[in-house]
Amino acid sequence: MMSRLTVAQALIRFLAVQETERDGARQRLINGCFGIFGHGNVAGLGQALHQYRELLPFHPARNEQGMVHIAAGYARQRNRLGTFACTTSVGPGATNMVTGAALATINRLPVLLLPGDTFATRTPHPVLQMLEVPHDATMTVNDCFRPVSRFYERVERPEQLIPAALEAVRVLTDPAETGAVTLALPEDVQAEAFEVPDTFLEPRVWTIYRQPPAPEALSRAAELIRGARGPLIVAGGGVIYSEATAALRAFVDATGIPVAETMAGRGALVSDHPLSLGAIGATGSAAGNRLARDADVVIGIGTRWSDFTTASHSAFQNPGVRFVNVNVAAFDAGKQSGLPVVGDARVALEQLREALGGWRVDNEWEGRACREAALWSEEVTRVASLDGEHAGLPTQAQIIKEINDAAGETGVLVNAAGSAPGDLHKLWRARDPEGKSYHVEYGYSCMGYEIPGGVGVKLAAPDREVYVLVGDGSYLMLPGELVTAVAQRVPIVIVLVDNHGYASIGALSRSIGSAGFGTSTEGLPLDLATNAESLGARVVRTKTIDELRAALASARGADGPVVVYISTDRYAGVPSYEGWWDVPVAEVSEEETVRAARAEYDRAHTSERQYLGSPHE
Ligand SMILES: Cc1ncc(C[n+]2csc(CCOP(=O)(O)OP(=O)(O)O)c2C)c(N)n1
Ligand SMILES: [Mg+2]
Repeated sequence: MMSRLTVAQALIRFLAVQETERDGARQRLINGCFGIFGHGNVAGLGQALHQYRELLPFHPARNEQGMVHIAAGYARQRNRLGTFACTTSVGPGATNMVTGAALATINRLPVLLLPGDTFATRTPHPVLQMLEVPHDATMTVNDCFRPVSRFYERVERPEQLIPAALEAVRVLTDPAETGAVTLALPEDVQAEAFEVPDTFLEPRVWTIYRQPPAPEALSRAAELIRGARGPLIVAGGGVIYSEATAALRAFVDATGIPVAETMAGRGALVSDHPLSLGAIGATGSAAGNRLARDADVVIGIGTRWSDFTTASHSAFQNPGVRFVNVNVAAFDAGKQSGLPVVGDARVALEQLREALGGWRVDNEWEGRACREAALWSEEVTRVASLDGEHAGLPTQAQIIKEINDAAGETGVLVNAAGSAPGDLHKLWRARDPEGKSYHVEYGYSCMGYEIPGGVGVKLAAPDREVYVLVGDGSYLMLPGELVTAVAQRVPIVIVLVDNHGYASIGALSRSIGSAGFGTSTEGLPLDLATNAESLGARVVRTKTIDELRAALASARGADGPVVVYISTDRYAGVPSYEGWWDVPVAEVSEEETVRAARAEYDRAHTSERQYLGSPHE
């Protein structure tokens, strides 16, 4: 049987009935559609969304970038099993989503992007907001989505929708391939009708199977680990997405191997576990970085080995260090010359535990890991108790501790850019056994992600308290989705930390000899609390840690967003604990500060390694 529908109507009906399934549990894949209308989508998708509003709920957004962040935040909280679609007009509305697409693809998070596109017939060209490329009539601004999408298609004929939509969902639901998926929809094609087979519109379930690793790879990994004197696990986001935190804990309890965590993997093992070393790398803990330095076998699980994790290839200094990479994506499993164990993290951990057959790590190494972990937890307490030195202002470390306490076991902390990610990576005490309490977007570290990302998290997990930590710079970049939170009564708590500029980049600038150039807003007549109030949020202005604590308590049970405003000591940073990050310093300069920074850089740079040792020897 066939139904005569427009391309947009067929697409909305199709999206409304796609489901994911893992371990027998099903959920809706596309939970609604965010959008901003213009001439490029109001008649096609806009009409279809209106007609089928009961099937696929529509939510207006304020900035196209922001709505992609909402979808990404949602997808991460849902362990990539559910997300949103995002529709835009042609031209600026479409390209505003490019940054969101890059964020989603880099973080391996599924988002479905539906930018409008210029006429497939080309008859009225050049249409409003169109880029004309004289030598290539097939090119439009939407070609910007190609490098930042895991699947890209421009639907130029109605029948093309069917294979395009199926491929789009296949990529969205594949944990190894997922990221931004872009279907560019020319405005004339959206409104065109065709005969749609009813089977295309029937419910479809996309099962995410847990792929077991190759048995040979598993036994080689077990052999390598059995021969290790100082093995270390580096847990990445894949552990959490695969819901493997309990399997990780069982593996650690059985083997005694300590765990350090990447940004996306923070919280994979609860912080009070005796073998939890906390963070690793450029923003690592003393415990994580000391054990990393000496480890001889490093087992990366669900990590893509970013420079922050490896401290720009300086974290692992054992000359014989070998890597085992458990990853669902072969691309990531092959990094660091590692032994690739391609498969699902949970299955791999369970099978690896069995393959090790009761083997346990050296007592001395385990004892050292436990001592370092205990010392580190004392250091976290100490840093959070230090007062700021300037004008009696609180420190960011003190603020983090208050949010951490308010969040308890199940609250979720959301952050992305500025000085907070590094401080949080070091100081956050993760308490949720499912590893969902720490949501720092650090694949793209995109200023402006915090508020929309927090909205997405809350929509995905309405039973959890959501705490958004946002810097003044990041707030100014994209405050508009606060209005979306107000409109939809999304009760998130936003702690707006005002240190009058880009404290993180100011410090980085000083470290390369350039005196914090161009990073301060001091002296400008800004009032961000009033700005937030004007967007409809409830705002609590606080000055001290006691006032912050009271504000966090009073925000519970609100029926919309609450912004807690606080100024901090810009210069009271959390120290580095044997971490390093490669940011090249000018090789020549008239300025003495730059020459001194370069000398320090040249010294530190000698610790950068290439990790070429094969685990097969
Ligand atoms: C979109 C975007 N532009 C630029 C950067 C580079 N950058 C990283 S942190 C930062 C400053 C952030 O300022 P703020 O949010 O106030 O946090 P603070 O550093 O003061 O803690 C900048 C400009 C970025 N990460 N994202
Ligand atoms: Mg700031």
